Amino acid sequence: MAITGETVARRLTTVRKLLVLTGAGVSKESGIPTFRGEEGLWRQYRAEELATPQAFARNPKLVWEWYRWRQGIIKNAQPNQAHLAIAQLEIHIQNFLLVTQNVDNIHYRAGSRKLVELHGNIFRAKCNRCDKKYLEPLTGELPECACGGRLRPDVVWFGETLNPDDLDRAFGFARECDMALVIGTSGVVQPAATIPFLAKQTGAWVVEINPTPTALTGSADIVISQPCAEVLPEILSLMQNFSEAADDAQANRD
Ligand code: BV8
Ligand code: ZN
Repeated sequence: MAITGETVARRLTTVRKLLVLTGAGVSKESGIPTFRGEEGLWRQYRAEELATPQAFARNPKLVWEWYRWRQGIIKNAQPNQAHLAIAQLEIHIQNFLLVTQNVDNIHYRAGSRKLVELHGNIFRAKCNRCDKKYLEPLTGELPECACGGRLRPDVVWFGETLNPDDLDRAFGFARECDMALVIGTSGVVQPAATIPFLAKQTGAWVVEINPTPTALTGSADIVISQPCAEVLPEILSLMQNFSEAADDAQANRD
């Protein structure tokens, strides 16, 4: 990891308010397929075709089957070093918010709690009629609500609006943060993809961690083109070393 990682680690020792935005790339090293990578396909379908209200209305069984397939992969996956490092950042940095586009619940399993799941959570379901929420596991190919309505995964599908409170919280924090780490997202899906630009616009120092260039790369202040599960633990330990050195220097001055 070149000097860029060191620069990021130094900044993390003095950051006032840190926003972290993650996408499917942060779960890649846990073995979970990303959306737009070559492994992002399921059978002959693309995510954009199945993650829609129209697909669910047309063929709810197929859509449930896709989610059950994904739940199976996610259940067998473990949080990776990137998830764990991000959970550590939340402990070390008081003013912190993690905004994730992922629905895989792995940030929560890794210990993250200051967390906004912009696109919902694949292990929750909700009623199409009365909006009642249910936790998985649910039984049956076409789970039903107590009200008789049909249950669907509690995720935000393409063409659906995001939860306004989540949006307010994420956008509000992005406006006020002085540093944003944007990790493992292709920056394609709106409105999440606007968040790093909003942070930059309002004066934040934006760091992108992604092995491939994205829509954000040209605007980021620092780009680290490496897998996040490799580079985040290194940045975290450098940050801790710099903080300890600063504390020692302070102790010697006192
Ligand atoms: C909305 C939940 C208002 C479901 C997801 C036309 C018609 C209708 C809408 C639109 C339209 N055109 C645009 C829109 C808006 C649309 C949109 O943005 N479409 C895109 C495709 C252009 N957005 C919406 O519809 C949103 N709602 O706008 O409401 C509205 C209402 C009505 C009409 C218009 C507007 C709702 C969007 C939410 C969709 N739901 N997920 C589910 O999961 O089943 S989004 C889905 O994509 C996932 O949540 C995923 O997280 C997210 C974003 O993708 P990424 O996370 O970035 O993943 P991706 O695979 O793309 O990239 C992975 C990256 O990781 C890569 O860059 C790779 O290089 C990197 N990587 C890989 N390995 C590593 C790594 N990085 C670091 N380390 C590694 N090791
Ligand atoms: Zn109901």
